[in-house]
Amino acid sequence: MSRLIVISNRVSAPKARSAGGAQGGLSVALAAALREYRGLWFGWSGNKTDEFTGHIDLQRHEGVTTATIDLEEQDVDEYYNGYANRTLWPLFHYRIDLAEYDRSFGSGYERVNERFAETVTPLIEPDDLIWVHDYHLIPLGMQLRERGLKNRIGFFLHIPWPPQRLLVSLPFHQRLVRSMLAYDLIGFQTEEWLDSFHHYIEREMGGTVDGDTVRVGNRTIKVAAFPIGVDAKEFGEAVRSPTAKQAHERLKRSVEDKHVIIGVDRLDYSKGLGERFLGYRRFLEEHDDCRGRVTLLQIAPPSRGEVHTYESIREHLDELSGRINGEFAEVDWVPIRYVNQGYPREELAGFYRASEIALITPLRDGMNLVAKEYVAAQDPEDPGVLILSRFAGAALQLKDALLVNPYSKDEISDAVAKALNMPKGERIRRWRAMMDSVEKEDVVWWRRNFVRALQGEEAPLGDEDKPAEAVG
Ligand code: ADQ
Repeated sequence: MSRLIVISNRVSAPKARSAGGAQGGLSVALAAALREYRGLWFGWSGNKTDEFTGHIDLQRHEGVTTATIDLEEQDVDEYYNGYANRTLWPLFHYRIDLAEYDRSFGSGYERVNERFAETVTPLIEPDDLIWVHDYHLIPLGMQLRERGLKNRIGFFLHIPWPPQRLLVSLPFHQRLVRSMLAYDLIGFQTEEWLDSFHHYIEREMGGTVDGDTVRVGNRTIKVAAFPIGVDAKEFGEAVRSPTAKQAHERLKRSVEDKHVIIGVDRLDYSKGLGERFLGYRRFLEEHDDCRGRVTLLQIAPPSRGEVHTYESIREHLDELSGRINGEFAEVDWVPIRYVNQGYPREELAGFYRASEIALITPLRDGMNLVAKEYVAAQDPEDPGVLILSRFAGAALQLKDALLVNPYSKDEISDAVAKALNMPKGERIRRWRAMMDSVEKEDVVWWRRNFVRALQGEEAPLGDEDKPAEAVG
């Protein structure tokens, strides 16, 4: 088997993870993926250096070899905090109002992609498969080709791909998309983002689409949807762990007989937290008999603190949760518990299991793994109800969730009321259908399908190809 070289912005090898920190979905999925393939995970260490030297720190953690580099402060400002998180992230989440177009960000982004390419190229052998991840590294494939690599190179985008009409607001959008043609395979989370990409290729680049083949000029590549999953088996084990049981009891004891509605998100404007709080407020207004009987536990650790927009959303949510609590709280009841910290996976699994409802309402989300984790953590005999935004990629697979428009306070309020009153038989039926998808289309299925397609094998993975043993 060829080696697999995974390249992503950050590298988060098993031991390097902090126990209490929130992990992005990307690192959760890749930590599991890298145990299966012999290979290497390359990326930024997260550390800064006065001057970029290209020095590679090679380490081995639990069967995964990592290779990391440090970046200069200016690189981090322009590439990571700048182009990736202030230009592409908002634009790709349909927030052109928040997207900042600054020339220095674009040049910093290209410079860091060149630095990645320059440093990783000597580590690559001729028949290695290369798998590049996410919006930080869109032009990396082209940079690698310019250094003479003939390997098969794939790219997977974890976030949405914006509609053509929004993408054209990005200066040099064609240059960015053209660089993607250097890949042999491009993967999106869902058919919806894939359609937007096809549309752009046809309208802006004069290309053609035929099934999963895209042609522009003399370049032909494969482009398809590969919905990412969770490690359902590992999550099922996590929920049975003593830590999860303690977390479950701790939460249950603290709320006594109240119903828990849980939300777990990185603190990000794409997650629709403000809209969610307002939807819950509408529920409390309309259902005064439920006041004192439910608690919304919103776990949202801050992320990307160096980007100003994230400071302001944090202030907004502090204020909004405080206002709602001030308005409705009683001496013995607080409607929203708003917690700004991350929890280890086993504790999180216990909290999911203890919650009768999950309220996962991003305004736009590539996939949303929290929704799938919530499903994986439920008790089959007495499962909770998932309320899910129709604008999360996961909504295309989890059709038996209560799907809502996250912008509509009324829809959120009605869904919470419906979930609270849902008969057990219906809860089990809906959960079973969702769990089938979470189990079948898990992280193993996702990465095997992608790697197979990258190797040039056409057929999608069937059940019989899945390994019987647990991965991870
Ligand atoms: P994220 O935007 O980070 O990921 P998501 O898919 O929900 O969003 O993944 C979050 C992960 O972080 C989950 O595994 C969750 O358990 C963990 N997490 C979140 N909050 C936490 C907390 N308070 N404590 C501990 N852990 C926490 C990006 C894209 C998504 C896409 C993923 C994977 O934005 O759309 O689903 O990548 O491709």
